[in-house]
Amino acid sequence: MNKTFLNMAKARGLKLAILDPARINMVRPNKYAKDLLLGRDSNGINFIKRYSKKEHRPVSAKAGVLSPKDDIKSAVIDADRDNIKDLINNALKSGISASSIMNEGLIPAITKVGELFEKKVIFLPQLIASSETMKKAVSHITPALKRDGFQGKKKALVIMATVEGDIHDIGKNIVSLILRNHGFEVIDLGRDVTAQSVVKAITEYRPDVVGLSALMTTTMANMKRVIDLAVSKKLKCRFLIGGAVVDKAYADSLGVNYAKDGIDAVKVINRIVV
Ligand code: B12
Repeated sequence: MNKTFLNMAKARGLKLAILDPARINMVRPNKYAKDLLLGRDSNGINFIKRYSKKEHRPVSAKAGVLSPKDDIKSAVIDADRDNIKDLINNALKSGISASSIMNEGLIPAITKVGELFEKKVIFLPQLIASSETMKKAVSHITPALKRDGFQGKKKALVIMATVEGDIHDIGKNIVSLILRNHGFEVIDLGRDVTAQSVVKAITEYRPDVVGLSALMTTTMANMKRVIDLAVSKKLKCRFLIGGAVVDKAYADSLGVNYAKDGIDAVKVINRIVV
């Protein structure tokens, strides 16, 4: 991808690039990378198919003999955002209930996505794309679910925030997205959030879990401030921390939970909230 990008930039007049000459050489642009970079490969599907190491699609998907529910499952796993609504409409039209689409199609699909991510069969961009497909599917099916009187399993309420002084929120947003798409209710307080604001939100919403994110060594200490303030106010709630600079040892030192990413967060929350 990088080589192709460099090659294309050179063809467009790039005069000076800072790069490691031992690691990069000018090769012909790679067709798959070029299509992706030029926006000609919707959702990067061809690029992913060409370069993902392991095949994860069910064999029947290729033969086109999947049931409507399996079609929906495959669409979430393959992040087919363009067709997910039509697939849901087809399934509903063929008489499958919205609850069954949810319980036997969408939820197992996003669970499978989590497993593939953990096994490193798929990577973060695919995880995000699948989560977005799931989000689209869930919002599309919600009216039909309400008509069905669908009672999803009630899941935990989670408050998420990037701590004071830290404006890095990409990771926190991904974790929030993944939690929502696993059925958790998430209140996202944003970034650069003071300890006082987090504690105010805890008092107001009484969440089951508070997720804190920090990306800098200078801001990770602010996680402790939030926890200390909540403890001093005798607020009962579980904390979960994450972000590139924190680890399990730091979480242990604060007496709180740690998760390395969104999928791990789903597991930890399911374990700690009964
Ligand atoms: C993008 C970025 C920025 C963007 C942020 C945009 C945004 N809206 O977030 C911008 C350009 C604004 C930025 C600014 C700065 N940045 Co910056 N930035 C990065 C960069 C390149 C990527 C971070 C990122 O988004 N990663 C991708 C996400 C998906 O990963 P993640 O955040 O780790 O999240 C995953 C997990 O950690 C976990 N997770 C995250 N949060 C949580 C929370 C919970 C509860 C759980 C369970 C899990 C979890 O799950 C996520 C998904 O898998 C990193 C370098 C790097 N490679 O990490 C530097 C980096 C974090 N930045 C750094 C610095 C120093 C700064 C600046 C101070 C630079 C400056 N001098 O102005 C400012 C900070 C200003 C401030 N007050 O915050 C340093 C921090 C060094 C340190 N260790 O302290 C880094 C490491 C770069 C470096 N090598 O020096 N930055």
